[in-house]
Amino acid sequence: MSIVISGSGLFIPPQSISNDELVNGFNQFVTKFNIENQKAIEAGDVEALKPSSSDFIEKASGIKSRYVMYKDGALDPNIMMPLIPERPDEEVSVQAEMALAAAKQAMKAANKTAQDIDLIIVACSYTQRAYPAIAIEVQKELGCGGWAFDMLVACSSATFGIMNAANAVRGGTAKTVLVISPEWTSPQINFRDRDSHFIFGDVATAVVVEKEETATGNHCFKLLTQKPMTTFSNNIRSNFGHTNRCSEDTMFDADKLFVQQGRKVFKEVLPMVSTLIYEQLAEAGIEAKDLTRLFLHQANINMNTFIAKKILGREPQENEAPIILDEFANTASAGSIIAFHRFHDDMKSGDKAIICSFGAGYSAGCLIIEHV
Ligand code: CO8
Repeated sequence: MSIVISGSGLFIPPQSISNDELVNGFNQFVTKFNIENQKAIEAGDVEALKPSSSDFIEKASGIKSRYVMYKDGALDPNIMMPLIPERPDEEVSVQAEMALAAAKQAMKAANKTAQDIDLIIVACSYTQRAYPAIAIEVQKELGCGGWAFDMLVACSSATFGIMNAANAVRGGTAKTVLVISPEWTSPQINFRDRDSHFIFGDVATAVVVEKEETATGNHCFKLLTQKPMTTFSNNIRSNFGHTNRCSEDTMFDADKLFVQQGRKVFKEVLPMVSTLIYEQLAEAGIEAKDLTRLFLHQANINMNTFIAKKILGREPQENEAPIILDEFANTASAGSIIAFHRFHDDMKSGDKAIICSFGAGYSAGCLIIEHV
């Protein structure tokens, strides 16, 4: 059975933060902290905080700016987190709103109506509540039948979601699937931590997955092969969860936000992902020179360049391994889908590409696709 991605959509949040704005807010916080704690710092009881720098951020990561759903508070040295107004249960939730915007675009691109969609998978790093599932709220708002569920695998949520969608179509439990990745990361960023305050941004992506025989979108991509992998690591971790409130003394500690050992992740994930892609290409009998495009996870420009060079055996040409992290920052599982969404219009019948994710878990997922 031939399964295709038949349309994609992208929702860009209403506000953005440049590196300079972010660094300015952070450095005001650092100055305030160091003045308030001057005596303890001089006594050696508290460590002085060091300032952040836009130059470091761009050089170390390639990130220039990021989009966020809510900006107020995140850059205020007295607050240092986005202030998010609660919505009543009767109103559509923020994450469902993000998901809906991307989903409608993907459905339009795939020429699908709500009546066609019989499975919705919301696949992302966090959902804003445990239940009812965001996917079921999206199902209601779109007016779709069938079934819907949420799944969380951090950075590989979108690729694993597409694999689950394809498996559901193959298994006969769905005909046309929406895989939506509303990555609302900013509430989990530690805006007081210079190692990680610059890394993430918010976004939502969506794709439609169905049988080739039912697909009528302008650009349909056959899933040639799919390869998921996971291996446990504490190097990217958040201890946020439903038990936090039961330990009153620690419930607001920094480990309840995103924490990583960036350098270790860099070193450990690169060989893991390169091997995954090599093996998958070999198993499919496809050579790197047959790939028109590499739609890679978007965490760090140096990682992307390294992987692209390793796979291609040379420097990637312009748009061969498209970069979107400069504008969006790391958008967890949505990054490779944004690259796909923005850079597939010029691909022609027979052109092949990979969509590859890697990150927390560790988890990695790679799809080899071919333009129908
Ligand atoms: N400004 C100035 N200096 C800084 C800053 C800053 N903002 N931050 C760190 N420094 C300093 C450090 O303190 C260090 O100083 P010293 O040498 O004196 O100790 C020096 O700069 C070098 O620091 P690093 O070694 O940390 O710098 P790197 O070159 O390694 O760059 C990166 C840091 C950019 C984080 C890099 O290591 C990286 O990108 N690693 C890969 C990370 C990765 O791919 N992670 C995947 C995460 S995505 C994911 O899993 C999704 C999770 C779910 C979503 C979460 C949403 C919140």
